[in-house]
Amino acid sequence: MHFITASYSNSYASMLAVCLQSIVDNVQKNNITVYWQDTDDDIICALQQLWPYISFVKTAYDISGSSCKKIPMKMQLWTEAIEKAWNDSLCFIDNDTVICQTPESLLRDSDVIFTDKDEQFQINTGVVLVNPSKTTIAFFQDWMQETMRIVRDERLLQQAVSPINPYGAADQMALHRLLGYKKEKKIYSYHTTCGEVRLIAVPCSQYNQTNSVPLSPDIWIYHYKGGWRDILFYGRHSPYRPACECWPMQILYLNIYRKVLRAMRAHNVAEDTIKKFCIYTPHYYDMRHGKLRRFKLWKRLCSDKIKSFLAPMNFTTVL
Ligand SMILES: [Mn+2]
Repeated sequence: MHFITASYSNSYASMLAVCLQSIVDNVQKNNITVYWQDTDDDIICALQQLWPYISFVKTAYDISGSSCKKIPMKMQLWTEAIEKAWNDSLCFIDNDTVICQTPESLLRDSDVIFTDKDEQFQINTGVVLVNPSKTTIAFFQDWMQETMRIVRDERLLQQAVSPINPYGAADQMALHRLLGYKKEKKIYSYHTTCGEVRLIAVPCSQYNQTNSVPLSPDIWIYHYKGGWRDILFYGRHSPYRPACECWPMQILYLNIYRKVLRAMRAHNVAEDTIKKFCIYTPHYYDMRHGKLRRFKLWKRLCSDKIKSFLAPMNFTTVL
């Protein structure tokens, strides 16, 4: 399997590094390509130094404007990649992911695999698998064109990102529309000028976990999307992603991140460059033993403090 990811800005350098480290550690070293642009050369050089076997391909797409315009641009990269890569199945993956197992076996009975969930935004394109062929190229060209049409039309773009619609992004809306997606339906057939493409929807809960959940060997890919950015970059949690629920996935992330930093120092990467790979580390991360147990203890102590504070006011029963 050939893994393909992308980087369009410096701000995601650390996420890209963690994603690559997870593929190298858990899946494979060969056959990883990073399409990149608008990213500092020293960031790419540092990554190349760590993993000389990864291909970094510089692109020059017109990627400007807000993130709801930028992110769907990945469809252009994907279409370019699939046109170039013929001899291997492909895994297109967002760089805000951690890969624990290779999802290759999923492609046995289909041409394209995407992930979905029974939530407001149903399809998530952070993980997409493809068997390259003339028909899948034709399908990706159609998908890209539909995505670009949505991105260029302000009214359609608003529909794509509106929280009352089931899409969440222009490329997801495009796929929704091309397939006539319904959440009950898992197998799709799409007609191209070159023939039929068979697509299967597999559950996000296993292959593209976008929520904050306890770690499990059944989860092959974790996707640190949405509110995770504020948590990983600034330590800012939200009511949807509270610290206690996020902690197991955050430890997983920080452990990989620390490994990347250690490798960079071992390769004598300049400190000014290393500073560009920043991820927020909470103070309780560095407790040496039984990190999770300590965190639970810390949480209990905090809630005990709140209880003793509220006790004189007779609020304890509420807690
Ligand atoms: Mn993502």
